[in-house]
Amino acid sequence: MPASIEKQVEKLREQLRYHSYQYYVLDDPDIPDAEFDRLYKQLLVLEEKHPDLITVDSPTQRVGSTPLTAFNQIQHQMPMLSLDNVFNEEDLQAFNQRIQDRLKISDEIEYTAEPKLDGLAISLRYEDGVLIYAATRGDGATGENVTQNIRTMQSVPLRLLGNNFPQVLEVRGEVFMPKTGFEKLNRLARQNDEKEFANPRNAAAGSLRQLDPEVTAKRPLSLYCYSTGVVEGGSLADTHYEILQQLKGFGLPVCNEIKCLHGVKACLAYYQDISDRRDELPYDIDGIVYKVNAIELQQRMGFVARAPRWAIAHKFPAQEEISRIIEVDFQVGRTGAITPVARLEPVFVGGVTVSNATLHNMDEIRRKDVRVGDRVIVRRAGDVIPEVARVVPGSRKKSLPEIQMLTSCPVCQSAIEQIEGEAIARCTGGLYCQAQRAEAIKHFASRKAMDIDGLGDKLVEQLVDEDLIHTPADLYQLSIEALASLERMAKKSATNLVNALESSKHPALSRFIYALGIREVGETTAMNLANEFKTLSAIQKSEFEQLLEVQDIGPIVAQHIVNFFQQPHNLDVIEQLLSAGIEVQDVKQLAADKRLDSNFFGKTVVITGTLPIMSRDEAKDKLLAVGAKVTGSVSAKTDYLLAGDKAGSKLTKAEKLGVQVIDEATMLTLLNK
Ligand code: 9MJ
Repeated sequence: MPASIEKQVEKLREQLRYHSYQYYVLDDPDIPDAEFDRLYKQLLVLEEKHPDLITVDSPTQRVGSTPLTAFNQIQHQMPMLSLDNVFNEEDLQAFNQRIQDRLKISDEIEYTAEPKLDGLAISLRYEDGVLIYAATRGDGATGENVTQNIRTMQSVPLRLLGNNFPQVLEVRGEVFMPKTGFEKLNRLARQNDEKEFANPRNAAAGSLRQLDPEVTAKRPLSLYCYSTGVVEGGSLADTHYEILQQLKGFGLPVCNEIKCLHGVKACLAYYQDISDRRDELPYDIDGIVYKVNAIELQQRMGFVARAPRWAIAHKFPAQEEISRIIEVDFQVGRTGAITPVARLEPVFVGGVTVSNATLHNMDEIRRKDVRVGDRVIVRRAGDVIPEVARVVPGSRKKSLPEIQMLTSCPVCQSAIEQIEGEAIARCTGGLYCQAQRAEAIKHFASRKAMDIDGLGDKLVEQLVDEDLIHTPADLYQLSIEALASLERMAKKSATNLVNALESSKHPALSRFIYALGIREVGETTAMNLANEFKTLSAIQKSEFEQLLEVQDIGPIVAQHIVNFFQQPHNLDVIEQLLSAGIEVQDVKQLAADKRLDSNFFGKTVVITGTLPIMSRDEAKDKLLAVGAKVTGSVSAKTDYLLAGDKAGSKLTKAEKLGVQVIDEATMLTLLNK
């Protein structure tokens, strides 16, 4: 065989090792995946032609062909230690004090702080840089030989990089499944009607215990190394932190959150920082590990039973605990969403006592098959609302009735709607429901709705809290005196507000419809409804089939509209608004004919910058009234860009795309033609 082929094979392997290292260890790939695949294929082809060149540490040799019947045992030459735990600052201080006392050091101790991964501890043995075996921790003295499976993990080097490693090097670390990989795996399991894993830890354990390495190879497992075992024929640095950097240099993955810190105070700050970012980390952790950094000091400390005296795990409070469901209530949110809530026997979880947990919606209740009386796992992760995660398997001793959704709102008794294909059920009494009134009134008063000047969100909250208004109609009964009696409300502003309410009494039909806050009825839909039906009473009486005829209205929106006008309470509020003197402006027949002739009918317009006379909203109203579509961003579909002063990126984009740019005067001319 020509020496050049051997050289070529070795060169390809080196390249592949280097790029795997860039990708898996440094998280900094420097070639595209496709290029990596090409190099890999080249190596495969050469090895197929020259099988005698295949070595056990070749990147092509990750997945062995024969499934095992059982795992062999491996005796750890040096025991694999576990860690003692603390759960609070006091016990961490005591740990630090013990170290200072024992070492007779009064200065602050230098520690490394590392996220405590929630996976499986593993020991990798390298001889002359080649991976010889991988074993689980087992009981610390004897573990299982999982080499076949560990070899399938792309982040585990089959051969170490460089040549500065000790002749024998045992590396310890944690095998884990990143959150995204776990979710993907469970999604697949769901699709195939297979059993899901309860958490990433179980998924990692289950994946490593596969007898067939082909299965493990498909599982998204990762590794972070955090210490060493036997080291022979060479030496490592004299601090834990530097050793980890050396491991990284050998091509082994090391967590990049690991830090070197002085004293307990810094450790606590690190704990807090990681705790705050816990949800954003791509992997599950259950605490922080602090280790005395100097190896010499570690050796002076030694270890007790199975745990080193020089390290401690500072655990986060458990995020899952068991409790029992006493009752299920339904809550109405500020937007009408109905949420089933489990009342629980109080349980301490995630650092607080929890007696209520969300069940999200009826689909979730059915999926998890939760019933009143069940023993359940309650989960509180970070600042997220506590939830019922699942029923404790096998805990239901007698048959229990299924949980039923309410048919009417527990707050206002309006009908509850659940649109097909949506998980959330909602109260339809939007204008009347006391759970929704603040949101309904804020929307009603907003600029694009009734545009009531001086009635901001804060003031609405204040009026609702003081029980001065229950529905939007009550706004029109407010007196200057009543308003002026509110905190931070001067007589002048009260007078201004009453005047603003007065001048809001002649809204265009489209504004009024939009102001009612019907679900999914935005400005454009409201405008389409107004143009189609012309009067408020025609819209109120419209039927599902008729609504489907209207531009941009599909079955979901049509159903929301029908449901809204079927609620007697909503109709009462509309009646009260009309009695309070609101005169909704019908759409004139003439205007409709004019619309069709308009230059803007059916055209898509974007408005940007400051117009000389009109506000952008006024211009928008005018354009919508003649059948234009007004959108927010410029694209190839835009017909006109109406540009005022200080038009920025939208103008640049329009010019690039060749969209016709017009100013306010041109718009007015075109409108009047
Ligand atoms: C985990 N689980 O992340 C150790 N660990 O050190 C870290 N575990 C450990 N260190 C000595 N980061 C024994 C166990």
